[in-house]
Amino acid sequence: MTDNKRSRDISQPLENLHPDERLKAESDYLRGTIGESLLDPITGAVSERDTRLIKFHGIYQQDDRDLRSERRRQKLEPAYQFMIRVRLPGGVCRPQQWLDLDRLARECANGTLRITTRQTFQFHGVLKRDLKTLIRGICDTGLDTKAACGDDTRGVVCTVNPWWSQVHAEICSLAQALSDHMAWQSHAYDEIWLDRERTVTDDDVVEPIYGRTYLPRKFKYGFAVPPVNDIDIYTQDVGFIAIAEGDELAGFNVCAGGGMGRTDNEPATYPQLGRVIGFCRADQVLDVAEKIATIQRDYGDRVERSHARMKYTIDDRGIDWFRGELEQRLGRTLETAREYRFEHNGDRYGWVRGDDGNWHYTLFIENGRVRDRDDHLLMSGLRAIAAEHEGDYLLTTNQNLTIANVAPAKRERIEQLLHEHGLRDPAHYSALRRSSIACVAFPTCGLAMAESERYLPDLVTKLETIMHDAGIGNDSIVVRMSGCNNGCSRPYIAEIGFSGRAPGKYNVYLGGGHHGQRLARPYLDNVDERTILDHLEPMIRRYAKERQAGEPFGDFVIRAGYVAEVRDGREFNVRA
Ligand code: SRM
Ligand code: SF4
Repeated sequence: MTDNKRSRDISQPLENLHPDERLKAESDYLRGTIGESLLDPITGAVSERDTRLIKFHGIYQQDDRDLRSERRRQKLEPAYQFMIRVRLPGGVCRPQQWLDLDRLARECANGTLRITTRQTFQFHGVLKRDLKTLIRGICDTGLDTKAACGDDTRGVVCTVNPWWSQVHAEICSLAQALSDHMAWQSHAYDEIWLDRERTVTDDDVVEPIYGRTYLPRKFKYGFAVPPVNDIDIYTQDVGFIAIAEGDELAGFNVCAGGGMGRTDNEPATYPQLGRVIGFCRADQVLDVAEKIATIQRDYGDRVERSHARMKYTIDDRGIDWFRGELEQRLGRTLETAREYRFEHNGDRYGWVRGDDGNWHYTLFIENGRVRDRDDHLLMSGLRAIAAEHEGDYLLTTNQNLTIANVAPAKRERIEQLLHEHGLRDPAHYSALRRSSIACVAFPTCGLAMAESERYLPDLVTKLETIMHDAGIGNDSIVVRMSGCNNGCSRPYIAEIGFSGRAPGKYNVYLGGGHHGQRLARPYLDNVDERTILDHLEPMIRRYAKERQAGEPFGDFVIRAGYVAEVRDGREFNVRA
């Protein structure tokens, strides 16, 4: 149990807290010296303090890690570049916005768009001199990058299910409203990126929810619509599980305290699943969400950042304390949670007809990278479709894309454009590949220890052969790879998860729930591909022979004794 006194941050003197707390407090509401850093022609970087502040503006300073040693050898500064993340609640993007972002990716970034595991876009390889143009361009299309990173409310995610059109629209607009409600209020963004005059000087009204020091750490909300758990609701800090009565939305079960991040060799850190604490009506969502954030604001650990996520605040004090604190802040009790059932956490690929007669096509985009390659003209194809499409583009948290709301008369034309650009039907890919996710990792991510996006496709090919030879080539196993322990692909909830330890070396996790309901357990440490395949091959063969009807791989490895079930994140690090 952590020392509770240090968690109660708000009244603590700043010098007793993590240095980032002072940085935030002294940043003049996230302005810092970002404006000056952008103008400094001597370096491609921003100042060290500003690297931490620009995250709140949706920007990460990175350097091209493929070039790092060569630049060092030549005594040059690292090849600095920036990653920019868009705020796109619910993953909803209009075709014109797609066209604008596509153009900006080619003009200001590395010519690709990256769909993330929180259903938004990232631009990579942006040079300092192009940052402002890019961000203005994003704002011109009606989007922004505010709070896409930093110690604040990150992208609010939402199940992609446009076929349930009325309810989907309702939940999506709640996701949008929540994102707007929780976005930070300082005018720093408009001043720095859009050259607006400073207008607000009264500090007290600047951040009514957050105050000067914002949140202790990143904070994530999500909305899931059973039976689909595509957003992995239990990994969110706060999740809202939609409860329907007939065709109407009755409200949401509230789930709190999930998170994936952990650190190798630090057993006090662990992934955790959120717990359902009650039910609220749709019109209470913003209030519930805000009050939960204020609990984390007031009680989250501001001394140790590795212990600062809300999962630790809840685990240290207990879920009953948390519910009580929430109900006190709400001034009422939560209703009893309602029944619900999830079936899977993947996407529904191909064409699906909605309840209003419109069609929706979900395309498989391997690891979310949108670019043209050989005869697979993904970027050009999606550009061509966006130029004609009158519905939406919906980004999924499995890094895919749904071309939504296609009128029946337009379906054939979309199919023709997909075909002309070599964009294959998702059924062309194995169920295994369609259930795989990799985080970005090398060459852009500064924290990567091993390859992920650039390597998982090859590993999947090898696993496909094993599955095919075992006679289960059409089956799905949820496989996720992260290039380090941070878990951006949510590997600790996969049936087979990998996290990078060193180039070519991974930890392997087994036994996550097929619909995201159970954590996996560490199985192998720091092993290479040969060792991974040597272990997985006999396991997959045995699974093919001995599985019970409908038994998912994650359940089988527990029943067969390869790993013990993890019932609570606090037992994740216990080898069993
Ligand atoms: Fe993540 C940090 C990429 C989803 C947990 N994540 C990073 C950074 C920004 C590295 C850094 O801090 O310098 C990565 C940038 C890589 C790059 O070059 O683009 C990065 N995270 C991503 C993305 C792009 C992975 C992807 O391939 O799609 C996802 C962007 C999401 C978005 O649009 O907002 C992404 N990250 C996640 C998720 C999954 C989720 O939220 O559903 C998690 C696990 C859930 C959670 O938060 O617990 C996640 N990222 C982390 C962590 C560990 C947090 C922790 O509690 O310890 C870090 C490191 C940190 O915050 O210190 C991190
Ligand atoms: Fe980078 Fe690690 Fe996240 Fe992968 S899991 S994107 S390597 S921080």
